[in-house]
Amino acid sequence: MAATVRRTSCNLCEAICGVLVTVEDGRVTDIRGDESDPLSRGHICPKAVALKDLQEDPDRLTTPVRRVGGDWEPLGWDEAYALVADRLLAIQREHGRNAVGVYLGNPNVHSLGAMTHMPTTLRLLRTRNRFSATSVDQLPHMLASYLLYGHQLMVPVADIDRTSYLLMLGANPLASNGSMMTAPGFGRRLRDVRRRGGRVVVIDPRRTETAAVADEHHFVRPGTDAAFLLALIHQVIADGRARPSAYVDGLDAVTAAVAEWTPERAAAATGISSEVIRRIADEFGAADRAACYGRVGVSTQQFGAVCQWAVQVLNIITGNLDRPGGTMIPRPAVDTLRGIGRGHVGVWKSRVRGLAEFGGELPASAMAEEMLTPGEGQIRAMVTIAGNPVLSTPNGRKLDEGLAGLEFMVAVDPYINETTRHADVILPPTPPLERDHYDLAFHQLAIRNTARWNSAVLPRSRSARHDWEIFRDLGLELLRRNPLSRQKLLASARLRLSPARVVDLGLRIGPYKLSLRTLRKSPGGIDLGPLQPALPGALYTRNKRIDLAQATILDDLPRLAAHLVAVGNPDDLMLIGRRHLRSNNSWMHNSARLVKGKPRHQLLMNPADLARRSLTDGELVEVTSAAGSLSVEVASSNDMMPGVVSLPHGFGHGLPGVRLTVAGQVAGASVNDVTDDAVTDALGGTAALNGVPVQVAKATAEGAPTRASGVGRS
Ligand SMILES: Nc1nc2c(c(=O)[nH]1)N[C@H]1C(S)=C(S)[C@@H](COP(=O)(O)OP(=O)(O)OC[C@H]3O[C@@H](n4cnc5c(=O)[nH]c(N)nc54)[C@H](O)[C@@H]3O)O[C@H]1N2
Ligand SMILES: Nc1nc2c(c(=O)[nH]1)N[C@H]1C(S)=C(S)[C@@H](COP(=O)(O)OP(=O)(O)OC[C@H]3O[C@@H](n4cnc5c(=O)[nH]c(N)nc54)[C@H](O)[C@@H]3O)O[C@H]1N2
Ligand code: SF4
Ligand SMILES: [Mo]
Repeated sequence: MAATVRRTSCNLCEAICGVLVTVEDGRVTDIRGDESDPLSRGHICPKAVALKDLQEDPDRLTTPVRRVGGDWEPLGWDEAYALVADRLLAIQREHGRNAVGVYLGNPNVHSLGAMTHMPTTLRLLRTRNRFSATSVDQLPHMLASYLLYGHQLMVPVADIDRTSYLLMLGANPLASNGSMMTAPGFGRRLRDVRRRGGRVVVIDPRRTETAAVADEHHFVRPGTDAAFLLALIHQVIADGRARPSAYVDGLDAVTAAVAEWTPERAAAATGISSEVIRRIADEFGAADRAACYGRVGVSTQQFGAVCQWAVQVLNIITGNLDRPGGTMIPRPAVDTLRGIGRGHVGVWKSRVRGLAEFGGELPASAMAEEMLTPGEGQIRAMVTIAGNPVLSTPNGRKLDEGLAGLEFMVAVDPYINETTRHADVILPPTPPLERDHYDLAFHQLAIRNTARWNSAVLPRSRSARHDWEIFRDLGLELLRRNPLSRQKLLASARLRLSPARVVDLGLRIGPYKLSLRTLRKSPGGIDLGPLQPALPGALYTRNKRIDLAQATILDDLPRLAAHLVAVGNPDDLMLIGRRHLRSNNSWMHNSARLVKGKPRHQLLMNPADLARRSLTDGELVEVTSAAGSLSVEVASSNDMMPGVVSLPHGFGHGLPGVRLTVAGQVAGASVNDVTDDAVTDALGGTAALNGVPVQVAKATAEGAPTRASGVGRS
């Protein structure tokens, strides 16, 4: 059979690069960048080839399995749906609706079928115990957008291709390929900013790969960025450079609120000198096109909400919001904002700790205690979908214990990993190359308006199911067990629409009045042009105005002030996270091609901090926090700010019962064994995964205590 070249896009990260896949005799023989893609223009990263590895991974499940003791048995799809529906509904009948909990992981936003079909099915469970990766990730962005723009997903993106000044905090796009900002080929775009005579400034406790290509990098003490940002706002206003648009209110109240947040005060807190803070404020305020962008490092920390609000305020008061080269609101061909709620806060609270919901979800930090604390409303069954919270949420060991004690668990996931090993039933969806794709999530965050439909590259086998088919069939199974109602008829009609049909409808009513037919004619994607000004018309606020003076944020500033003067243990180091280009959260360590080469799991530490503890490069150390401890090799690094250590998440695969042949041999510990579920941002409940106080010492002979649990129930 001749080789055919198929166009698709890689959905492994937010960059959504167009790729060309060569298929010979039903097998992928080559994957390369698609030069004709109007957004990625040929860019790919080393992970693109892993699309083939996922396709061919012998550990990947292709049919449902049921756990019987320590073993797994294959199960037919219909039998699996019936079993899951029966068990979940029985537990809800006995213990109430909230006895079933749900956790949604990151890959859901990268899957069209999950986006179109999962919400309808989950609504049928009517549980308030819903959790997701949002609260270990971008929740502060969403909260800031909800407050300022009236919609949790109206997130302006830095117009990187036209800016002349890019200020980045807590982001390392040269490793992550960009996030909450779809800009494939981020590195090239950064170089272009500088080539145009612009400036790139990076604020990060580690001299990152991105810092290395910037004009300027400054170390910042983890968790103190809010003071830096407030001082920038203070200085811009003091210099008379605040010039917000006519539809912006609240500048006076903000001026008053930042009056005491001087560059000197911020310097004491952050470690960045007041001269530098003043200069950055001057340059940012004076630039004709500037954008401030803050990502995971300034979200998943104790003051993430203040940080993300301050990032927006800085862009707004300098007149950079909604102007080319500043930060702009994308206008994708399918208007995702219309299909998703504007958001809400605090409509209900978690049972044990009283943490507020955001957008219908409770903080992931509350998940374990909701399973482990007995009483009315305790979680007794879990549904996890595309998530590995044992490795990805704080105090993973405690969660591991919680999952082990459940009465029932179902996972929609292709792998038996640290989390899904606790499931009673696993429902595996098809891999990316077998699915159709249109990116509902990331066109909404892209630095250029484009649209692209990808038809599946490879056919699915008769016995496999797409994720949307899994949600459809499980949903219909749940509906069959419910009394007939209007809601039921609507849900079943919605579940029966294919993703292609949903996208076609969305395109037709969307701002460009496209259709699936048009997109199919251009399999490399179509260009809808650079981002355009859209405000105030596009705002979701009731009065079509932006109020900067958000009481919930301003009321949080005293907590920040108190935190900055609190005296910690002088021996503590501050733990932060990191990412590597060849890795992807916890789940792509089973590709031999990606994990080979130099190990990437070590604790990075400044040589002065090593010397102070009489530690040597490469030795095994024990890292201890209030939540737990782990042991891992330490690597000396001049790129670390003194007093700060860095450990990537998603490692530590060697738990009993995990069926990941390659990943099981990858060294490293899970950083979330030491991150603390008790410490969250007071606004929104985002986990403080960065800036965790830890002690580091030579590992004792026994090493750190191993994880408590194997697989609990039988
Ligand atoms: N300490 C620390 N912790 C962190 C972070 C950090 O920086 N530091 N980062 C946080 C962030 S930003 C995130 S987003 C979370 C991620 O947290 P999670 O989403 O919980 O974890 P992942 O590692 O992305 O796990 C993805 C799971 O989805 C499965 N999967 C992959 N593709 C598919 C698919 O197409 N369909 C289905 N159904 N399943 C699929 C994989 O097998 C795996 O089990 O981790 C967070 N945790
Ligand atoms: N290769 C790869 N790509 C990925 C992922 C992956 O795991 N691997 N994960 C994907 C996901 S789910 C996400 S959410 C995105 C995340 O995308 P990014 O936010 O770009 O991810 P990180 O590389 O973790 O960058 C966070 C940076 O914050 C810094 N930092 C930590 N604490 C602080 C602090 O207190 N202040 C400041 N200023 N900086 C701090 C860290 O040193 C780090 O350099 O990446 C996505 N892309
Ligand atoms: S940057 Fe890499 S992982 Fe992300 S979409 Fe592009 S090829 Fe895929
Ligand atoms: Mo994420």
